[in-house]
Amino acid sequence: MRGYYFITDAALSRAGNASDVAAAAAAGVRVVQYRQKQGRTCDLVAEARQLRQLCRHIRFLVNDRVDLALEVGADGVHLGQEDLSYYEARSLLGPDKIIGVTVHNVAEALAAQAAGADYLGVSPIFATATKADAGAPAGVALLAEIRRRVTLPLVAIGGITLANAPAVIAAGADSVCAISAVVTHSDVGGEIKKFQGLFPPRRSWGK
Ligand code: TZP
Ligand code: MG
Repeated sequence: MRGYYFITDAALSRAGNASDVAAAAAAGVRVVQYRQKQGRTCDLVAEARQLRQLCRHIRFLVNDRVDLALEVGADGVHLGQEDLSYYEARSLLGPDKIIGVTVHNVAEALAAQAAGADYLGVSPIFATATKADAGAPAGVALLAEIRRRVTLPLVAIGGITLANAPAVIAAGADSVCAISAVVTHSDVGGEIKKFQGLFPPRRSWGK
C-alpha cells in the first residue's frame, strides 16, 4: 500500500464515479475506495458492482458498508471511529479481507493497531470542506508521531494538495488521498500521476 489512494466522491466528481475509477486504475492506482453516504442501497449495490468490475485487478474497498462489501466481493472495508468496530467487521468479513480504520490521534492509532487493523487512515491532516465532520486538522506533526508509534501502513487524508503532499510523505505517509484536488479536474488520471510522482522510487538492493 504505497502511492496514491483513490476515494470516490460523486458529489465533487466532474465525470462520475465510473469514469474516475477507470481513470484511476489506468493511472496505476493500487487501491480504490467506494465512498457513498447517500442513496438507496439497491443503487449503491449496483454501482459498487460496476466499480468492483473496473477494479478487478486492483484492491477495491468499500467505506462504512460491510454488507455492500460482502455482496459485491470487495477486498475489504474502510471504517471510521463511529462505524462498526474492527471486531464486528472482522467477524462478518472473515480473516482474509482488508480492514482499514480512520484514526485522529495516537491513542486511536494504537488501539486500531492492537485490534488488528490492516492499515490506518490518518485524518484530517489539513482543513477540508469535503467532509463536514472531519474534525480538527491533525497536521503533519501528529502524522509523524503516529508514524513513530505504529508499524501499520498509513494513508493520509484531508486537505491534501500537490503543494502540501511532499511534507505529508516526508512525515511518514505510505499513501496519500486527495479527493477534491483530483476528482474536480477534467484529467483525473493526469492529476493522480502527479501525486504518484511525489513518491520516491523504491531503492532495490545493489542499485
Ligand atoms: N475523510 C477524512 S477527510 C476526508 C475524508 C473522506 C475528505 C478528504 O477530501 P479532500 O478533498 O481531499 O480534502
Ligand atoms: Mg465511516
